[in-house]
Amino acid sequence: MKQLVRMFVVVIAVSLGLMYLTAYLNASEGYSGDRTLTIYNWGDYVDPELLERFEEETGIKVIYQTFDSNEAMMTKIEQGGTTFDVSVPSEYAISKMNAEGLLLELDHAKLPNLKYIDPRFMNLSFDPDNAYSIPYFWGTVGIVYNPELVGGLTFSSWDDLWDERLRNQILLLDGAREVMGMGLNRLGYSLNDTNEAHLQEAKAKLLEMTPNVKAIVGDEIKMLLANEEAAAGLVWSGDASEIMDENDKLDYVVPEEGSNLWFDNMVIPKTARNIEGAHQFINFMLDPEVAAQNAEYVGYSTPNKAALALLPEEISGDERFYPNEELTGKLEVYDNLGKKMLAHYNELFLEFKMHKK
Ligand code: N2P
Repeated sequence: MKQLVRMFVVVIAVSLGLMYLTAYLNASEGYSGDRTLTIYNWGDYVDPELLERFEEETGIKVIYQTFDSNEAMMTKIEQGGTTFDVSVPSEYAISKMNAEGLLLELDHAKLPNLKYIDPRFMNLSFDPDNAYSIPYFWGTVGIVYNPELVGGLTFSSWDDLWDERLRNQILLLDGAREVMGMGLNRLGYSLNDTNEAHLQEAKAKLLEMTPNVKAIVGDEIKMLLANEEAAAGLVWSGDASEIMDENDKLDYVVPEEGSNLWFDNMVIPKTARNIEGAHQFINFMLDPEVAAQNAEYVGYSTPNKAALALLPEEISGDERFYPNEELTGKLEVYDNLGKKMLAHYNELFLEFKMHKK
């Protein structure tokens, strides 16, 4: 009997010990969804000091991972396996992810700083009511060029990138929609065109450009252009602004035939573990001072009206990076063309890339 009591005491003691240990691990860093926040963002798209400030203010540890295209990001989130608490897709990707049930509906009561966003960037067609996504940065796609390296060429049209004086002098950002969009726009078609003959024509047009293409690259495009390793590049506006900060000989133009206007918004994937922390992070990034510091650091255009007012006039008044509504009205936003058509765009882009190599 005594032995039984002893065993009973041991079992109770071990269970209590285990309960205590679990509670301890849950409360300490890295063991529970409440104490960590996994963010999945574009490369070079946040001031790292702000992540530290968020950690200090909330006691939440940030795990930060990056991607370089919507396609890569969507594949990873669709596959599951890794769970992310916050990500930053572009508009057509938000629409696609939402259609696939991958996004969590946001609790606006936990986002009081949402009031600082310029209404111009709210309630857009890819997410009416912003039920699933909150504006982070926006911009255009265009050509950055170095007038000293282009033999007197001035850029105003996509066609200029086909000029034979630019042999092996062009860098392209590694994006299926952007490169295909350039081919389509060059021919006067919409960058949302789904007509097979037009798409093949665009690919053929792009293939004609390959002698001019030095490389198709990721975030290193900024360093290469600033260091004058190439004369011109197809870039996102914010990258152009960063390049021009490094080397003021360069200029940025949005071609006259038309181009892309894009919006990158913060979302919470449905598989998120730290939903409370994700709302805290989104609200933190919406704080005007935080958003202004972030915009100044990464060089992209902020949709935060209060943050914009805090930026120096040379940034906020630069129409190349803060085009007015009349100019943006002439640009096209990517539509969610559906799973099949988006895969087809990727295929055509890969075929172009393979030909290049
Ligand atoms: C930042 C990339 C921004 C992507 N490196 C534009 N959607």
